[in-house]
Amino acid sequence: MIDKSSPLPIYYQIEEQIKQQIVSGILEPGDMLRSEREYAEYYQVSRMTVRQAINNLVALGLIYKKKGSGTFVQEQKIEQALHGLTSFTEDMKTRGLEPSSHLIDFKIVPASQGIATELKIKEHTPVYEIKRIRLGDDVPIAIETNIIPANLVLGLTEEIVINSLYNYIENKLHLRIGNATQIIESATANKTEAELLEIEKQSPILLIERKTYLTDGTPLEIVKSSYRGDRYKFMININRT
Ligand code: 16G
Repeated sequence: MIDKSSPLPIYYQIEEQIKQQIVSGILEPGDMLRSEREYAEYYQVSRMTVRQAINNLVALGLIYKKKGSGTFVQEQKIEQALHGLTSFTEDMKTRGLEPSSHLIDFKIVPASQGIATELKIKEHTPVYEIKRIRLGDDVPIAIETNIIPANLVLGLTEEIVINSLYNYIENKLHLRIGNATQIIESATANKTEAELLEIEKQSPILLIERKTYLTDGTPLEIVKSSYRGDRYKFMININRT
């Protein structure tokens, strides 16, 4: 239990005990921890002391707080290889997760000058702006906004984008997706992002910007995504040449 005569701070002892329960599997991913009040009663310490232990475990990424429901043991992160140009649907299926999307926005707008330059189209040419929350097994993983030339990807519907965009592009339109450039940056979730991703405001997120081209070099999409930092990590194989 807690050794109040130990030189180790009490919050640290509590922290280590909970950590041990997670490492040993007594507490499993997704399990709910006791409340601060319950721990305080159990260990006969103040809630402040418990809170410090809990906050340290949150900072270590071992547990997370969910507004209004409690504190839970963190799930394993999804590891995404950085080689291979895959779709979200494929990424989820590879991991045995069921992909789904909530459509937030689906509209056609005239391309701004900046977008037009990037997509190598004329300014004011119609582009789709599609904003989706992407989920794996009903857990929100990313918010994604695609900008796609409307004259290139014909006949898009809400129904299609709730499923797989790449599947439609390749298997219905028979366009060949070739390559992409991708930039990954760290950031913290603002209020809207936190709400959509069901995480605390200021939680770490990964911003990914992808620009995808068809095999003939035609720009296909500009995509901005915000991935949950607590659910996603990237892996790359590198060679020393
Ligand atoms: C991924 C891609 C995105 C693409 C989408 C298609 C990243 C960062 N982004 O989310 O560029 O539009 O897959 O997914 O990987 P879908 O075929 O499931 O609609």
